[in-house]
Amino acid sequence: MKLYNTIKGILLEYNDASFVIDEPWDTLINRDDLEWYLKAKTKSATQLTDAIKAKWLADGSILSPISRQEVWAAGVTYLKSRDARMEESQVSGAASLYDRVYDAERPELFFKAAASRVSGHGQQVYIRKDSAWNVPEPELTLFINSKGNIQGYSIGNDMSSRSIEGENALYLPQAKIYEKSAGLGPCLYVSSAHIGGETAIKLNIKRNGNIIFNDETTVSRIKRSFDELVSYLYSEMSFDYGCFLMTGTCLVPPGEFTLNVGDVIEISIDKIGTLVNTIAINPKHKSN
Ligand code: DO4
Ligand code: MG
Repeated sequence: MKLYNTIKGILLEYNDASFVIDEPWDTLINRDDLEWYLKAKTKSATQLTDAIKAKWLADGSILSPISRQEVWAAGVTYLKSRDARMEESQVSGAASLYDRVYDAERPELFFKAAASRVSGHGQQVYIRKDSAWNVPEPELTLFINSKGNIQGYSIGNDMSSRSIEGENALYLPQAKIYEKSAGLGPCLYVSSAHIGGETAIKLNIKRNGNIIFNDETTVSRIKRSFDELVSYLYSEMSFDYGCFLMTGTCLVPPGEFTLNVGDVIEISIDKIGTLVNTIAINPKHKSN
């Protein structure tokens, strides 16, 4: 089942039908057995016709499925990410950091975004004006409740500056955290079961309407289990409203590729849908 946060309210899609869920987002999603709770709700909730549903999900109506949660991210969980980072950090001498963290017991986890810096489906994500080499990072994203239990999945885009991270690994927060540097959406796919290793993750990058990069892989390529990532994240922190955790990028465009303003990023993950974002530069910074 899919839960959409929209400007009109919360829409639950279940078994080809759509329902209105009239509850605050944070308390609704932050519970154990969310899937069971929502199924029970469909017995009494108002049902939407297909025409009304289409209006609720029309362009510009879907919000990111986040309210008071933080977004965290795991790094170097796929070989592709390790190899790309080792290559970009050869000059800085930090290549071995990525090699070691890929094999280490403790995963790389970092704070990615406050909810206010997250863009939803159909919105812009930014590249930094002081970065020459920029990529999207398509990432399966977990929603974990305040008790540390995974309740669902979404699609994340961990926008990254490869030039800033490559210059010095200590610049990671600047490469990763800035205005509109995270995409999340289009919905929360609620499931008590693991999404499955066979789940495909696909990335399309379009420029002037043409696909200039596309690639895909499956979740099975991840090095670590979700439970392992969650247990490190929650070991010394509590999240009163739950937390979103991007699980690391599995696809990296070739070294010579960098994003341009106007490029369209489409990230699709089986069962969840497609997250679409357009690349822009923060208008505040354009003339600096
Ligand atoms: O090590 C730096 C960041 C890694 C990352 O964001 C990823 O692997 O997805
Ligand atoms: Mg990433």
